Amino acid sequence: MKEEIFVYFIGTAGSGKSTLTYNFQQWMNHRGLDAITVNLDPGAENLPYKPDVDIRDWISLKEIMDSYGLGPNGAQIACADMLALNTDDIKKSIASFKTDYILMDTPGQLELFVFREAGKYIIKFLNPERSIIAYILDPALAKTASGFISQLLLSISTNFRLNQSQINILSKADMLSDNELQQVEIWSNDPDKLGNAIINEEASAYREMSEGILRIINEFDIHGKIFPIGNENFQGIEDLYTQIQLQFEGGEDLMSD
Ligand SMILES: Nc1nc2c(ncn2[C@@H]2O[C@H](COP(=O)(O)OP(=O)(O)OP(=O)(O)O)[C@@H](O)[C@H]2O)c(=O)[nH]1
Ligand SMILES: [Mg+2]
Repeated sequence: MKEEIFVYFIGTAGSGKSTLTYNFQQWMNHRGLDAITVNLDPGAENLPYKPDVDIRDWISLKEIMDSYGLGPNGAQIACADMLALNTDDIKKSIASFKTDYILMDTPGQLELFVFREAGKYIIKFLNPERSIIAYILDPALAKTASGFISQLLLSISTNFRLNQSQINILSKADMLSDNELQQVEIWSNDPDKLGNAIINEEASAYREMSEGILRIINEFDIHGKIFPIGNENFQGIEDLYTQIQLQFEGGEDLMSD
């Protein structure tokens, strides 16, 4: 076994984090690679996979709501902060699997993991040198040029907060038409084309802000490639795997071991 890699799937609510966690593990298993799944969402109700390590074994959203008389949102915040109190147990539980890949499915609301301290703390505590963020953009919010910019802004904020290697993914690519997918890929590869698409949108304060945000994105050279992923036939998963390998092993494939 090589030193393990932690992949954190992060994105807005419903963007496809849990589905991708499941599909990535399935894809790896089909290729004889070793990966475990970790659920970090104490409020998760219907996960598409059975987590190997599950925060719900330590923290239950329902119990926190009942014990502290909190509503679901207040309890989610309390749970997010409690995540940090259980990192030692989580680390031991993960280590017991002696695996190569640890697929971390994060809580539904992105802000709980990205903007509160617990997310940053967990990454640091587990293995910051061997961690990568798989940031998921939801195509429902990224189909227009300014929608795409607002999604990029969240991705960049995540990068700014967590300060780890990061790959941008477009989930649910199977739900886009060929033209729509091509459009998003063009925007993701070419900031000038994205800028032109913004200029062609209806004039508004929103459009001006989009132009300003794009200028900042270009200035800091943070306009990275986006990898489309779909639910059918593991669309895009091999590219994602290759990209992660490139970050840590200079492209060396675990499958060749
Ligand atoms: N067509 C299609 N649907 C998808 C894909 N990925 C996820 N979905 C659907 O999108 C919905 C949300 O997916 P989840 O994987 O639960 O998303 P999530 O980000 O984990 O959601 P929360 O944890 O609740 O924020 C589900 O109905 C999935 O079946 C995909 O690649 N293609
Ligand atoms: Mg989920």
